[in-house]
Amino acid sequence: RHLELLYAKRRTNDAKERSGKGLGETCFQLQEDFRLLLVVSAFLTEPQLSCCMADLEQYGSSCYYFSKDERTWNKSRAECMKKGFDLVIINSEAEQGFLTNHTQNSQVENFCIGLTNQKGTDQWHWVDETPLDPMLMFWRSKEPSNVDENCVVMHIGKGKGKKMKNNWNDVQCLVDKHHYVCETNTVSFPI
Ligand SMILES: [Ca+2]
Ligand SMILES: [Ca+2]
Repeated sequence: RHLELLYAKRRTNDAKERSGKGLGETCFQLQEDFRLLLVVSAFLTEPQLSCCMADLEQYGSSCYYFSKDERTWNKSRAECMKKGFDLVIINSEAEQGFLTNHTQNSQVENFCIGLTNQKGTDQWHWVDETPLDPMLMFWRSKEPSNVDENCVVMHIGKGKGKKMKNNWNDVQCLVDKHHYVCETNTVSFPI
């Protein structure tokens, strides 16, 4: 935005220059150009601009895809991986809060997140193999509930209990269909 303003100003100055002003004005123009260069060089010391591709939501250094379709947990993960992403990994209470806030205004009840224990152990782990941190668990009361439910959704629900931060529920990986959230890193550009 700042760069746009600077270029707009530069165009205005170019137009003035073309209108044929005297030497004093040319000198003034050079001073102006030098000043603009200083400002631009200040921007260049800012290393990068981070952003997300279209249709993704940015939060911190991640981009999120909130699906419009519903699939089983396993197929949801496959769908994320097709895009080069993976199901969302919740690394902080703040990220859990972001996802809860973002999804609670939708009409969607459940979103698959990247937490599973499908490998025949009791250990819940994220899709990058990180074991679930006991300090960063957000199970609903009475969950996880079932030995044959090995995949996790964020249960947003409707009405009562909608805004609960503790909203994880374990579900079957291959049966029920849910929406899903994929996560990837932001893309960085030099500016
Ligand atoms: Ca994350
Ligand atoms: Ca359950």
